[in-house]
Amino acid sequence: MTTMFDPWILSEDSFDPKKQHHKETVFTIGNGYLCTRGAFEEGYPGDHRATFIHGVFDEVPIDLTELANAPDWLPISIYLNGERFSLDSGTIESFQRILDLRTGLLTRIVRWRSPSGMSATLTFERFASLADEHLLCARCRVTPEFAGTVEFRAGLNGNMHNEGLVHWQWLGQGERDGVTYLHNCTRKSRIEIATAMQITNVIGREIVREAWDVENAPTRMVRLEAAPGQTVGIDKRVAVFTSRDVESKEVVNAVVNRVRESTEWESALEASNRAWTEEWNHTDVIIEGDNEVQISIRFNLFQMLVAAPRHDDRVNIGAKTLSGFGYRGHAFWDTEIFMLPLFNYTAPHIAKNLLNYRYRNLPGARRKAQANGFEGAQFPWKSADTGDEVTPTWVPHFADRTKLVRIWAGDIEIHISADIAHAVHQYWQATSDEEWFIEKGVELILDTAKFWASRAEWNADAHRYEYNDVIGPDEYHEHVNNNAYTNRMAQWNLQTALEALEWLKGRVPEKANELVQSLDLNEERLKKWRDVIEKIYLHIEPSGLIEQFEGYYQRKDIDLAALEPRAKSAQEIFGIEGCNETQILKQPDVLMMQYILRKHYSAESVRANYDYYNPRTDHTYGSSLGPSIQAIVACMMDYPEDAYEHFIRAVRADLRDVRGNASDGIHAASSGGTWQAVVFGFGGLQVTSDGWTTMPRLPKHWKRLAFKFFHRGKMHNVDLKA
Ligand code: IFM
Repeated sequence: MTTMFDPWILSEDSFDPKKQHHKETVFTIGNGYLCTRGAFEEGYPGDHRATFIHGVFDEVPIDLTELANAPDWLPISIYLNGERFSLDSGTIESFQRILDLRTGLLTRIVRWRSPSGMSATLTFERFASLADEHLLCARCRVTPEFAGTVEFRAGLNGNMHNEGLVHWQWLGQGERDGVTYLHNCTRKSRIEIATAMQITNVIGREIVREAWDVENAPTRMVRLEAAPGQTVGIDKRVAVFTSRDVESKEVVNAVVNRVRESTEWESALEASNRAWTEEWNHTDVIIEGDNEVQISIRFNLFQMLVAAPRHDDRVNIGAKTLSGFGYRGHAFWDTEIFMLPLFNYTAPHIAKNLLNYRYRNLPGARRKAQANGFEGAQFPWKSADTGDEVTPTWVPHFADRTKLVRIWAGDIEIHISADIAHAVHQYWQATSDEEWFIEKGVELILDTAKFWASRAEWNADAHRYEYNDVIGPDEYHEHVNNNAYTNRMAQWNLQTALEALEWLKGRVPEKANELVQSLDLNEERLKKWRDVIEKIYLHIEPSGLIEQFEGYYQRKDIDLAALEPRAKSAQEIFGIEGCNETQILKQPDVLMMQYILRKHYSAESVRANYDYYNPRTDHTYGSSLGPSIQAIVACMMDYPEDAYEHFIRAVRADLRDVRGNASDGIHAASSGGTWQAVVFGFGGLQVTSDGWTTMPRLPKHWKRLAFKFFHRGKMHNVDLKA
């Protein structure tokens, strides 16, 4: 039987325990407040079941802080005539899991035979309401093929941990007005969380109903009579609030009330669906002629949308969204360079929240600059709740965990400050949100510029400014001097700061004066900025080729193609130091810079760099950030086959687990990058102060590419046909 392709439905029709953790990531659902991995309601041995809530960080050794895996709202165990349903026992006669990307509804249908021979079809559904971010709903239906009983045990579980590390302390639990609640608190950060549930819509004849007051895992049991072919079931309605949302003394009231007041499944789902329809109305991308890419791009967008904070501007999106333990929920430049363009053009309110997070964290960035002996704002390489640096200094070696490796990114991967400034400027250009730019944006650009001017080193012999001992985006090379990406982005930051200040002086002189005073932007300082802009070292050859960093060409030139086939990164093959000595790139620094500042580079220069750096990049096993940008640059060069090859690597990153680490969570930058690749690469969208144009470069087999975008408050439709 052939099933019709539905471009909104992500499905699998068998369960492979070896892929359990990868699929938990893929089937993550959420609503911008929290996300829940696709673990099973009834559990499975070794599962990585997790719910992460934005901003709920707690202390850990080494990495300082991490998102605490929240009390589990999923548990529903089922007993068929007393025999526990579990996919690790009995026989799975059929299995289907479906994620409806249009609505965020996750469904699993299993026909199972118990070890003693009782068969039933079990259907599980769940969604996190997009209309009410504190509301979660689960439903379970069982159609037995036997007579007897079906028992449901639905609970909340505060005994959750982050791969062994316990963050939660039990504060209390109880029942109010038929609603069961659990109250916990993070051990160090003292964030309180309350979770509440109610079993509703019981279908079938009830034999027994009990409340089990298990400490930290309150459970409600209902046993129903079973007859062959007659479906029985329950709905489970859950609410979650933390002391980040309401005052601590109110968290329990808030969850109990929310469960009591919320509506039944159908209307709650309908409200959520309406919110999703609205969301997709401005975010969706239509691609005809390539089913795989159509569903994959929607999947990547879906994962961006479930992670995007809509009502909270104190949080960022971690490099693994809220979908896994990877990077502990920390945010990187991934947000500003890879995800923000999507939100600037499809959901500017989300972009604003994300930038407000950086604005709120300016004090942390100032502390970092000061601690390092610099001025202005030096944003942390990895950021969590306070805006202080959370990059660990030492971590276990990937190949031999008994050894430690020094991580330098927190000390010297400084380009992030310019990336943030660039994102601020982009947001302003895309939205014309002048009020925000005046109130917050200009200050971010000025204070990062102040950092760059103080970090620049004067080389008197060469009569130039330099940034030495840095790591560029290509992290295979550490402690390099004059990384082109860093130097050029710093120069852009300084130049843009001068322009923004002039603009502000003309527009709102009082605000300009206020910033001149508070940031001490005296004439001498601005003169230094001009000097750095003029004399920063940037090495460009007549062909337009840019040396990634000083001395790069002297590193060993390895023929990467000759290493194929391989299933390891170049760093695993050559070792950290060994790779540092080669020209192999984890991600193509120079191309990324030319893409970000594309208005400033000629096609010849981009081509010279693409032709040089593309074969030297560790595409499949290097960074997941590279492929989408490579795809755009290849489009700019009119290299359609290359573009598609890079792009397909990016859209498949998590769905096909290209790097073997999707179990750690979604590769968020890659997801955001896929939207950019489609819109700016294949669609060739160019937005300028005068308006916008497209230059379609669709892959040969694409018949249509359509998307929408906001520019300066107005929504535009693009519909490109082959
Ligand atoms: O920010 C990236 C970095 O560029 C490469 N390593 C992974 C980080 C998080 O995605």
